[in-house]
Amino acid sequence: MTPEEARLYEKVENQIPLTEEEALWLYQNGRLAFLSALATLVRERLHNKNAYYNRNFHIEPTNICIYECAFCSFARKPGEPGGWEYSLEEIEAIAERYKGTGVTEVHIVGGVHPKRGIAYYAEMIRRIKRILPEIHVKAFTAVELKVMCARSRMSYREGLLALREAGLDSLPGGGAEIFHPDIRRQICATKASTEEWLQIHRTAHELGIPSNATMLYGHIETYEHRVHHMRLLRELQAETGGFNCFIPLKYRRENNSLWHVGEVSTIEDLKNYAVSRLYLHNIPHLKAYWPMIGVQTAQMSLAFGVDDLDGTIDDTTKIYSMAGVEAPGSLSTEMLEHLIRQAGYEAVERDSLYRPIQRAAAV
Ligand code: V47
Ligand code: SF4
Repeated sequence: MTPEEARLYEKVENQIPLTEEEALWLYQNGRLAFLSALATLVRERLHNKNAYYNRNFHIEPTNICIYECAFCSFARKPGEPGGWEYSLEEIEAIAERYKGTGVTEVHIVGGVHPKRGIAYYAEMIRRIKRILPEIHVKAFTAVELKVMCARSRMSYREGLLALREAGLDSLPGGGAEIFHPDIRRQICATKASTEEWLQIHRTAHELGIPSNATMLYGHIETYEHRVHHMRLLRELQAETGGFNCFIPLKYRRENNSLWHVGEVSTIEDLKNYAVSRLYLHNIPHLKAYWPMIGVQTAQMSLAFGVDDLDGTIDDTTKIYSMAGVEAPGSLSTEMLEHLIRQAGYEAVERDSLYRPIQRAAAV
């Protein structure tokens, strides 16, 4: 170990939070083996040998969107070829397919539709819960919520309360992208601002609704921008404690207008997981979202601080396949458990709040 590595090792061992400068140093100078060892120290202190997965499915109610984020391959304008808008009956039909399958969570994220407000989405949740009463509904990014609330002339608090009344259980972490204004201006200038994203999550946490946080990395941002992004999350977490999980999302280039910047390497992905684990000391879980990163990198990420591989998912998500990711549409629980065990960890099926699930017999 170099003297600086030894100093950082001791700091992490003594559970002293890293500074922004130290996180930046790790991005710039961190050797892969050192990052792996240090991130593993933290990850095993938090979760021992457990590595989590869940049984979930996705609903993307529409890809019609009022915004035009430069990195997005998914959105379409009304009437444009390739657009879809499911009716509530079609959503019910999707939910019906999961009856009796043992799924514990539905993840609902879509485009920001020009016409639909809180009442519509509350009705969507109610109908899903009528079919799957036990399901945990993790739904709507802060970007979608901002517009839904505005359309229904509700404050964030009022909108979130109405959705919770209908059965909303938690918020996914999307829409965060990169918080720094220099980057946000270039990749998603018009949607919810950094302050709005943080305020919606703060309001959710105050209401007892937990949430996740993402960071879209590997495009035009610098390491400084990533550290700034994580600093804002760490500060909000210190205030509310409401984030369950951090999910770095690797920028994928197919079919969107940022394609010319390319994609970062697997080594960069692994470094990014490790630095996230080390800097975000107060967010308990770090997720490698395999549909985005690919199954093999997700498996390797378990040696770089990751403790959660998300879920079985299914082929109902198009957001990543449209951006060029060649991952299978779904993974069986056997496959997820095998991937985890092969990496040296114990596979634990979790619910959406990371409580282990014991099943009497295989479902
Ligand atoms: O905010 C869009 C990302 C996000 C691309 O909370 C892209 O468990 C890479 O919210 N390349 C939405 N990323 C997804 C989301 C999510 C995903 C997984 C888990 C959770 C969770 C939440 O998808 C967007 C954006 O950052 N995205 N296009 C692209 N070309
Ligand atoms: Fe719309 Fe979300 Fe795509 Fe941006 S990333 S264009 S808000 S669907």
